[in-house]
Amino acid sequence: MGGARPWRRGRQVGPRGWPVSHYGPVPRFRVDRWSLQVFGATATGGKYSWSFDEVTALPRAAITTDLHCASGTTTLRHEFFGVPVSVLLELAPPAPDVTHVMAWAEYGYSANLRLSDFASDRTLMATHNNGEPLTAEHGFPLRLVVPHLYVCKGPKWLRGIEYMTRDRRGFWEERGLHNIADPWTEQRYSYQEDEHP
Ligand SMILES: Nc1nc2c(c(=O)[nH]1)N[C@H]1C(S)=C(S)[C@@H](COP(=O)(O)O)O[C@H]1N2
Ligand SMILES: [Mo]
Repeated sequence: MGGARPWRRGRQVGPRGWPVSHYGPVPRFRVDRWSLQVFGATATGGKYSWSFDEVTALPRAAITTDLHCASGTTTLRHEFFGVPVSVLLELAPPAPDVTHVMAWAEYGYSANLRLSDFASDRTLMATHNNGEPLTAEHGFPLRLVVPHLYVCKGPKWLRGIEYMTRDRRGFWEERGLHNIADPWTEQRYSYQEDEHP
């Protein structure tokens, strides 16, 4: 990771408040229809599913991070509270040959991540921001937060994690977003992937 912070590079703009941006409508949360699923190449070959109550009964932790969008906005110092991904990986271990995950959200939104990025210490499935439950616009009831990547890699309205034995591009990654999306090296666009093979 380079020295300067992404928001010091001149191209990130800090808006007032926390802007809302996503593709498509804000989904309505229905607790009786909601589950978080883990599937794909699990160690046992089985699928896992948790209700919202079960998710909130899992161990939780807080992290503080800035959020950087690949198209140029940054918001500073969000405190997120939720279930660390390490907890999920322990409850639903991936098979040894898993290299990537697809994080799935409502309406088929998806983001692919290297397993190492997903499994990073600070990656969290957030239920709260700054002490309050997430608002509907910002991902209620569950949002993946991957502090060291552009925020496009963290789906709002998270519903599933698919373990994969090879990489596959997610929703924005198929539409021009850089496949890794590291803000410290400004990996914004897919055409840059040739520069850092
Ligand atoms: N489900 C879903 N999550 C999403 C997106 C989306 O289109 N759908 N967009 C991503 C992108 S590109 C950004 S910049 C952030 C915006 O988060 P915010 O609206 O909380 O600021 O959500 C990310 N998560
Ligand atoms: Mo974004």
